Amino acid sequence: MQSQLPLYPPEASNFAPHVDALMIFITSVCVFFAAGITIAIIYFFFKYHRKQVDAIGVPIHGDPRLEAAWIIIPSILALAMFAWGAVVYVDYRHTPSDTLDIYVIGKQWMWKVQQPNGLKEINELHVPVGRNIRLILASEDVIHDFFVPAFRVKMDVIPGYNRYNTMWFRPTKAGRYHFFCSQYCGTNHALMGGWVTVMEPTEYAAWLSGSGAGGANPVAVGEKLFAEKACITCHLANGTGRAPSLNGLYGAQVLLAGGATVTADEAYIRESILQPNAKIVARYEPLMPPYQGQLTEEQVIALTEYIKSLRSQPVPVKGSGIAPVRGDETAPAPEKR
Ligand code: HEC
Ligand SMILES: [Cu+2]
Repeated sequence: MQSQLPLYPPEASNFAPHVDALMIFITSVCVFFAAGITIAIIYFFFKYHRKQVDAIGVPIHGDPRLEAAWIIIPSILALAMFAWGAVVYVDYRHTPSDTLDIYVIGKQWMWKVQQPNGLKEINELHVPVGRNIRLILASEDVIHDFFVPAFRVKMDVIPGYNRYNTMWFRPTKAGRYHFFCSQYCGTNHALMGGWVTVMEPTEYAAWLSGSGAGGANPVAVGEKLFAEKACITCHLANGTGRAPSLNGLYGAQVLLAGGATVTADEAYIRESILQPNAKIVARYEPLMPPYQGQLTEEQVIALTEYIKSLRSQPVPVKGSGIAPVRGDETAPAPEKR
């Protein structure tokens, strides 16, 4: 709630006031009933204790109205907690589309951050105030968990070829806030943390471009890797190669062998690179070699960012894995070759 109150960290994101209001509601309901019951017990203890050695109590007959009340009132309160919690949670799990995407990689025992322009940070995360931020999280070893108490957000960071976890928030107050690993991950787990710096947008832009050393632009790095790792020999932009064109792929629906479709998000692209055989694009042969173990996490990010940058490139009519838009019968399906 209040930063002066040591009980609560500062409220520095869009979620913080909602999470805190819900917490206060739940705590108040619990304290109210706990106090009421305790006081009643003490009061009845004195009021109804046996006054004569041979006293016999009067039998009690229940009152249905009282019974109904103690069923209905707590039920309504419990359902209110559930409904309120669901509203806050659904908001947190539905990422808006206009986010600033930042990669965060957990590794025993540090956090590696990559800004959209390729700038790299360690145990530091800079974000502009008022922007919707999406963190794309991956682990290089064991399960970690990224937790920013001042934002009231946390998310597990999980190893494996087929996942990126994501989470979003909108910082509402400039400042510096602690973040932590909140999943026990080995000897130096307790030291695995850092600081989020929330800056004014202009400051952030200046910091991003001014931070001297900077990082190579991930799209450019990815484009270079795409040639070096021979991706380009199969994936021709015009769709005439042995592999689907990656133009327009990001965000599209991909038709898989077997008829299912999948949204081509970061996790799908990552899986397609590391374990291509996990999901085969319809009408293509499973001849892409798995790149798991051959690329660093940074290289996967660079390739992913390069493929994302192709979203605005013209999609060849034939030779993409993208599912024809439902109801668009004029769009010819990609051919088997
Ligand atoms: C030997 C040829 C070959 C090479 C080399 C190759 N791929 Fe592929 N790739 C394919 C084929 C064939 C498919 C479609 C079948 C499938 O899903 O496995 C595919 C599918 C994909 C997909 C999913 C495409 C879609 O439309 O859903 C992505 C993403 C991808 N490859 C990226 C890469 C990257 C990045 C590299 C280089 C690191 C690479 N590929 C190297 C043949 C290749
Ligand atoms: Cu950790």
